[in-house]
Amino acid sequence: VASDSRQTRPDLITKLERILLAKNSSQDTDTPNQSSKNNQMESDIPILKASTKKPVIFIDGGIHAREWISPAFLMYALTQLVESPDLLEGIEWRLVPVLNPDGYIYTWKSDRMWRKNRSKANRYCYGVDLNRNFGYKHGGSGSSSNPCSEIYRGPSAFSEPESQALKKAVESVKDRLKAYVTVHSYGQMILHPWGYTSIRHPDTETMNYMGQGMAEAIRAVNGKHYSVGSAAGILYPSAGGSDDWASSEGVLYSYTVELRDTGSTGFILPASQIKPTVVETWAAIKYMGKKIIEEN
Ligand code: 0X9
Ligand code: ZN
Repeated sequence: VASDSRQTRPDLITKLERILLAKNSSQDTDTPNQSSKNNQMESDIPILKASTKKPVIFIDGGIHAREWISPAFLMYALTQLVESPDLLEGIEWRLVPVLNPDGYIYTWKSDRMWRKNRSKANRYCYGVDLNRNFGYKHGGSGSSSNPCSEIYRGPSAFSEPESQALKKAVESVKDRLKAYVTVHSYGQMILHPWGYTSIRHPDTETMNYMGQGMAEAIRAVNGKHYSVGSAAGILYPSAGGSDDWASSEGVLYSYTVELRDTGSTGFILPASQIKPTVVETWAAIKYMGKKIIEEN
C-alpha cells in the first residue's frame, strides 16, 4: 500500500510520517471528543492519533499606530482568505489586524502621526515603541531608553501588554509556525532578519529567495518595485523588533513588509492608493502561502 501511495500521492508518505503515536494526555488539546470524564481518567491504553499538522502563517498589522494601510491590508487579507479554499486547506492562518489599538485610536482622535502605544511612562511622556520592546537583543542599537523618544524600547523586554499578547499568540503555535509577517509602512520593502545587526542571518538565502518571489508577485500586479534585503542592511539597524524575536524562536520565514509609498506621501497614503496597495500585497502573501504548501 505504501509503495502504491508513493507513486500516486508523493506527498502522502511525508504526511503519514507525521502521524503521531500519542498517549491520550491532558495536554493534548487537539484530540476531538474529549469529555471531561475522559480527562479525569488517566488511561494506559495507547491511542493512535492520525493527523497532519498544518503549517501556520501568522500575520500582524498596526504595530505602529500611524501606519494605517497596515490594518487595512489585514482586513483585506481576511476577505481574500475566506474565498481561497486551497490556502485555507493547506495552511492555518492567524491574523492580528491591529496589535496597537490604543495608539491606532489616538491617531484617529488626537494625533495622526502617533507611532507608539499609549503606556504612560511619566508625567510628560507616553508610549513605548512596540517594535523595540521584543525580547531578542532588547536594548540594542536603534532603540532608546528615553520615554520621550519615538523609539523608546520600554523599561524591559515584553514590558507591554501588546508585545506580551503577540508573544503568547506566537508561542501557542510555535511548533507549526512556518512564517511570521508583520505589516508596516512605508518604503516598499520586504525585510528579513536581522534587524538588530548587519551581521548575516544564517537563513538569509532561504528568506531572501522567498522575499524575491514575493516582490515579483507584487510587481506583476501594478508594476510597483519592492526592495528585498535584511532590515539592518537595507533600512537601518534597530533592536527589539518582532521579526527578529520570531526568527530567534525558530520561525524560518520572518518578514517585515513596508507597504507603499516610498516617501512622497508616506504615512498619509491617499485613499486612491488603498485598494491597489492591499491587492498587490495580497499577491505577495498568496505567493508565500502557496510556496509553503508546496514545501510542506
Ligand atoms: O523601524 C521600524 O520598526 C520598522 N520601520 S517603520 O518605518 N515601519 O517604523 C522597521 C523594522 C525592521 N525590523 C527590525 N529592525 N527588526
Ligand atoms: Zn512601522
